[in-house]
Amino acid sequence: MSAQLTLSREDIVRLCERVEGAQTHAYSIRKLTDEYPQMSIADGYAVQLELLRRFKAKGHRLVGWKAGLTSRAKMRQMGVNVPSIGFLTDRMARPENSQIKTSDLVHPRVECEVAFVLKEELEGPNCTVADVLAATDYVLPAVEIIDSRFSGFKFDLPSVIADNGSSARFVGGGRARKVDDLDLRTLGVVMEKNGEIVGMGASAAVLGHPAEAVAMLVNILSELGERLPAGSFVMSGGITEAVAVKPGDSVIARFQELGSVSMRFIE
Ligand code: OOG
Ligand code: MG
Repeated sequence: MSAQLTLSREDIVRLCERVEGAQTHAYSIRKLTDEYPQMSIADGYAVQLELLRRFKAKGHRLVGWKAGLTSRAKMRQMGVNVPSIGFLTDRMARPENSQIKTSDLVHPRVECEVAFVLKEELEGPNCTVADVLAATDYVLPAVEIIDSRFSGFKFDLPSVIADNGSSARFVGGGRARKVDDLDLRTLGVVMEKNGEIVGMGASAAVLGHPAEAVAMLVNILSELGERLPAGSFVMSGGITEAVAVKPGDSVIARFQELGSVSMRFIE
């Protein structure tokens, strides 16, 4: 990481326990920089990796990673202008068309993303779009359910990174497609909630090309001493603004070429 660690090992563990408590029991906390204003991006990732270590120790399986804050719409909405990454585990995955509980979430929002599934390992630094496309088995449409653990969904970059990029649940679906058959920059998406259009955009909104977000993710991972193994599921970041959901809401994300992903939210 370009920025240096400012937190002691003890502080990292304390903050990780605080975030883990909020994630596990669905309550909101103040952003971490209220107490540690000097917190750096490197500190945020140290807390995130400690969280991943603890989840793995409890038997959660790492299935992939997600890029976040990769589109203008998302950066503007959240007031942050640098992309970030977070991890995805088997416990966060939900089947397509399923009912998703909200009582174990704080204030969920949904966003449409292009997901990549790898057939070959990717390792940084200097990972490029061409490397990502060559290593991709297929892409598919996905919806991420994000849920910041910070009050009012308000945070800064070090805090949101420590909170694993607000990751909560994710749903992959639609039609798996080979990258050679698609122009990944021009895929349109329309998001509907309860039959009304609540967002629309095109995949180029994500850093000009969603594979660019995956390359960025691989390069951040390399700074953290990690790589993307074959089989990884990688989400490239919300194309449009995230939309709040509550029990009773039905959401469908319709992607050009990739089909649609739907889900319903319950208490
Ligand atoms: C941070 C996570 C952003 C995306 O796709 O941009 C993200 C947040 O907005 O809470 O997942
Ligand atoms: Mg996202």
